[in-house]
Amino acid sequence: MTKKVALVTGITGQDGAYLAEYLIKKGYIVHGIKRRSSLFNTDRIDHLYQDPHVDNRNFILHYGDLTDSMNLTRIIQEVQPDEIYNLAAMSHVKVSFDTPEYTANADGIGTLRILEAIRLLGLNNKTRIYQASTSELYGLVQEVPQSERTPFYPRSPYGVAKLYAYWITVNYREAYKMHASNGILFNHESPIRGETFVTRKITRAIARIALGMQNTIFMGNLSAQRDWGHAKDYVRAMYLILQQDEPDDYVISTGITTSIRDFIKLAGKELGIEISFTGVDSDEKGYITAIDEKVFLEHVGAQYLESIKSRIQDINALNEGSEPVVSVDPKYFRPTEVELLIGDSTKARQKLGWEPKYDLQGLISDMIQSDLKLMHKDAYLRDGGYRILNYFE
Ligand code: NDP
Ligand code: GDR
Repeated sequence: MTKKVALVTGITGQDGAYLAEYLIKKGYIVHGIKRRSSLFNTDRIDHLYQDPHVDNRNFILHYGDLTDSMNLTRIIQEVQPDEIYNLAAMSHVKVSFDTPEYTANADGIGTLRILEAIRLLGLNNKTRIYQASTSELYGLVQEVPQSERTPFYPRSPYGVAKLYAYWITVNYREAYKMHASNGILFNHESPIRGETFVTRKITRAIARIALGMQNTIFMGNLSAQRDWGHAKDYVRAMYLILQQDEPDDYVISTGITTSIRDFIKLAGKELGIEISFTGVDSDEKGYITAIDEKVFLEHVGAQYLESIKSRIQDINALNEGSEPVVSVDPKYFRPTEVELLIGDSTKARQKLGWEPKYDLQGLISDMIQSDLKLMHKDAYLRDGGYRILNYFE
């Protein structure tokens, strides 16, 4: 039997890496598009990499960019994919306010370039396409929870660019009978989530705080609420969407929403660190108010216990010397914010048979244990006299 061929844009990103792994396990030949960069940017897919001199490879990378039509058309012509997963994007909402034109080009017109390449190459009947749409389309939410029928109201250049991508995908499906579908995915995270998204920023910082490598984490809007799932569950939904006889659009979400503040508390709890908050808006702060020694010793280690205990504060008796572990820096606020997201994925559950395997605690545990390991490695290197990187935002 001939193997199915998939082309994944954004293969070096969080979802691209999990999806490539998933498709290879299913027996696909996976082609990926990566951008040229001045440093290696393939850490997340290093374990899938095959030497270009090996015969019968099932994982092949091409240089390319969503802003370059000719390059995309050539790659699609060469690869002749059965399925395209368009995951490439400038995906950071806050950064999109700084780079709105580029974001529109890559995230909006980039999708058009791929659809148009399929059309011009006459691949309408062969190639199915998945578009990485997003809960950011709902923005200033018009309904709670949000489903496929909820009107869109994007609140960032990123959301607006993705709105164009959503509708051009629908339009090409209707105009040219393409098997083109949108997955409207709510936030999904993992140990390989980009370090500047809020969940990973928190799990990295909590791990560093536990090991005495960092004192405070500076955050933006602590009251925003998100419906967080695990990326491993969400790439399975992408695959299922393209296996349907008919193309369609699906919300993928857990149906549970949590504030950033509560995510921080849950992440601390995972290592036995109780964090309590006091104050409001920009003056809100989080302090360590207790340590569960059993949990801390099990996950972090005895040599770090005294240091973390010295940070315990009585939240009702704070003074000048009381150092917070969480502080708010308005520089992380967005000009227009998405305050609440919670998805209704009934359609996906019924039609695709999809449901998530991870709950929020399972997700947080996976992320924080992984970051703890990473930071333990850093501490080991630092103590051995080697340079470690800060990676502060
Ligand atoms: P990441 O930011 O982790 O990955 C984005 C990928 O796109 C990277 O491989 C990046 O390359 C690549 N890329 C960026 N710009 C270009 C460009 N101009 N040309 C080619 N490649 C480019 O995102 P995720 O994996 O988290 O998300 C995947 C997709 O799903 C994105 O489209 C995102 O907008 C969307 N999405 C994500 C959700 C989430 O919660 N994760 C939820 C809903 C939608 P490089 O590594 O070189 O930067
Ligand atoms: P989001 O994810 O904007 O939902 O987009 P992000 O993790 O960046 O923000 C979530 C919420 O947390 C608040 N927040 C902070 N965010 C960041 N990054 N850093 C902070 O310090 C901070 N403090 C508070 C934000 O204001 C926001 O309300 C992600 C991306 O993956 C998109 O590509 C995707 O489409 C959507 O999820 C669904």
